[in-house]
Amino acid sequence: EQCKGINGLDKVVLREVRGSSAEVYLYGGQVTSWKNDHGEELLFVSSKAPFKPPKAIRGGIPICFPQFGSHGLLEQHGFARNRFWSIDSDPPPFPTTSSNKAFVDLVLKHSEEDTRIWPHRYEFRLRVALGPGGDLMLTSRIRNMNTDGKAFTFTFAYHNYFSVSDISEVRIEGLETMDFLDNLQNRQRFTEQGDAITFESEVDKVYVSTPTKIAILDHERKRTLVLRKDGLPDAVVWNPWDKKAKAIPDLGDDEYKHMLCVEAAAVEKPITLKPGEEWKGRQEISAVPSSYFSGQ
Ligand code: TA6
Repeated sequence: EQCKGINGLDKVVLREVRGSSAEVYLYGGQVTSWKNDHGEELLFVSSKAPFKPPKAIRGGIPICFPQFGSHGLLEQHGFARNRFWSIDSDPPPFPTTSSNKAFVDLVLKHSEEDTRIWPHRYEFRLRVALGPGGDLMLTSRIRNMNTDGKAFTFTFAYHNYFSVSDISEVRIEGLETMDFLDNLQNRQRFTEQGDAITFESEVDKVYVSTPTKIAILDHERKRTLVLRKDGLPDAVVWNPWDKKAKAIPDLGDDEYKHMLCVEAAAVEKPITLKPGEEWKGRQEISAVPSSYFSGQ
């Protein structure tokens, strides 16, 4: 169902029979809400997010393309998150979700203006789907449409902002012993120590070549968010903590306590596509009740 969201921006609401739902803004092709079948919000969106183009929406699932972060010459996180996407009336077949009705297909194509900052023709097709159990699936297909024979290279992330009870009570499993590039230390490479990742200060890391399954355990909410990814070797973990949060105008001073970014990404090794070639990157997130804290 297509309707108007905040500030009259177009959005699509997906509903699944058992009660879960998701909202996708055409601005940014951005998921801004994902609720389980009890109506509980699983994503974080800042109460200070103005929902005013050309600024990207602070929260939900921004799409970072064709550049993650400042890994290149483009604006931070590329431009896809502050473009108006269209509903794709001619989507290619997506075999894994074809029987499911709760989905929307969006598309972003090169514009005259954007080819001045990134001189390439492309088609970016994004399917957002809700599975029968309320799982949220995002599939991106990016195709090189250049007619001048030129390949292009990009980095990418689903910049997931998850809602958490209290950042100090949350842990991540699946990244222990992994190598990471620390954004707070000139992207130097380190190896993660310890059993699980917990938070007591600012974190901004790109874990490289990680397992495909990562779990975010929220003890207080007795819930585990499970992220599965495909075609996206890296995982970014970010929490700005108090000082950085104060410096971000569209984030409340204390909101860092209730958010955690765990992102499915392709950052360390950029992706190159020749004309006509297509890349696919997929993530699936599910929320499962956890009556115990695994590993204690
Ligand atoms: O994914 C982590 C990160 O790249 C951080 O370095 C941090 O600055 C964040 O994204 C948010 O970026 P933004 O441009 O949305 O303020």
